[in-house]
Amino acid sequence: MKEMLEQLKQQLSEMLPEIDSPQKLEEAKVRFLGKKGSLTALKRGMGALSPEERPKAGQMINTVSQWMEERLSECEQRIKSRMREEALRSETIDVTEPRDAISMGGEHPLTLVLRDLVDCFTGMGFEVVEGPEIELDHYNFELLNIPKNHPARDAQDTFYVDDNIVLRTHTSPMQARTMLTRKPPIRIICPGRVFRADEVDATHSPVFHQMEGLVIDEDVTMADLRGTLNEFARRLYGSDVTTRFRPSFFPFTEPSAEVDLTCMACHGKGCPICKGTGWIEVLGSGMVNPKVLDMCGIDSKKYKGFAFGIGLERIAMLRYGIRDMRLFYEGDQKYFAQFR
Ligand code: 2U9
Repeated sequence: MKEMLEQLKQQLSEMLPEIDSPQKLEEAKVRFLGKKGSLTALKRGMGALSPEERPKAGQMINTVSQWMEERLSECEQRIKSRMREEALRSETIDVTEPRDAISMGGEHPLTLVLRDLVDCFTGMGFEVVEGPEIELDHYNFELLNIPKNHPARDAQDTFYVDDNIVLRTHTSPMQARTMLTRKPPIRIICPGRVFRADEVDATHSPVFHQMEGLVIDEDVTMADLRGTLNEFARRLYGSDVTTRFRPSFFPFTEPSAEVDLTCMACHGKGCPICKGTGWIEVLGSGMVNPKVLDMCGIDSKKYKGFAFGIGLERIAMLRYGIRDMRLFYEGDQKYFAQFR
């Protein structure tokens, strides 16, 4: 019996280094300690021993059984800790590994143009003023010398919310509001979204963007207007760009002028973009109508002013060669990515 037990211990000892998986461990348990295992067989064989030998044999079997259980339990711990390590190793994430490139859109061309225009004017001492897109008729029209029956108020051009409220058709109401609440000198630009009941096509949209400017002070003249717009043109397009003024009409300015800039594509030589003229029409401007000054609470005998307006879509279309205004509002990230 003793020899057999020693042999079994020997067998298990030799097997231990090779038990490296839960399956092999289970096999070993079954082989030595299971119902049909070697030790169980020995226990059963005790019946053949004399009553004197039995307790000793029983004790020896129990000692070996306990020894085997301890060894196999050590084995189990070893297997479990190795499997844990393997799992940790295989689940480790390398946070320094480069990931797939994130697809990036681009800033909207109108954002890029607006930023440049704002930089030009703030660099010249102008302040940015913004205000509501839904306006009282009074600020959008009356104070700007656009009376009730004026064609510019025609229902075809203006979105009316009710008799007294409109979607602003220009950012001018912000200049009117500023004149009513501040004392000169005033030097402001008013960028923003404006609305007109236009049919959508390549050059028209019911929503578009403007930036208007206003300067009010004593002794302001047309020469100041011209000098300011010349400086703006040079800041935006370079020192060889200048302005050309042509007479025009707006109810809120008198005199009024359309302003052309030297063509930025051909520098005035003449090209398809300027239709061979060397000039590009970009702005409207004029001296603030004294009637408007007075209605907005500024003494027109003491103060004079000039104003101008720029369409942002037009500047962006010229700069980026965008032929269709609808592209601005369709939100196509692939299209905008090229302006990054
Ligand atoms: C006040 C007094 C005067 C703003 C002005 C223009 C000329 C002009 C157009 C440019 C392109 C509109 O977006 S556009 O179609 N604007 O030509 N705007 S003077 O004059 C003002 C504004 C407010 C109180």
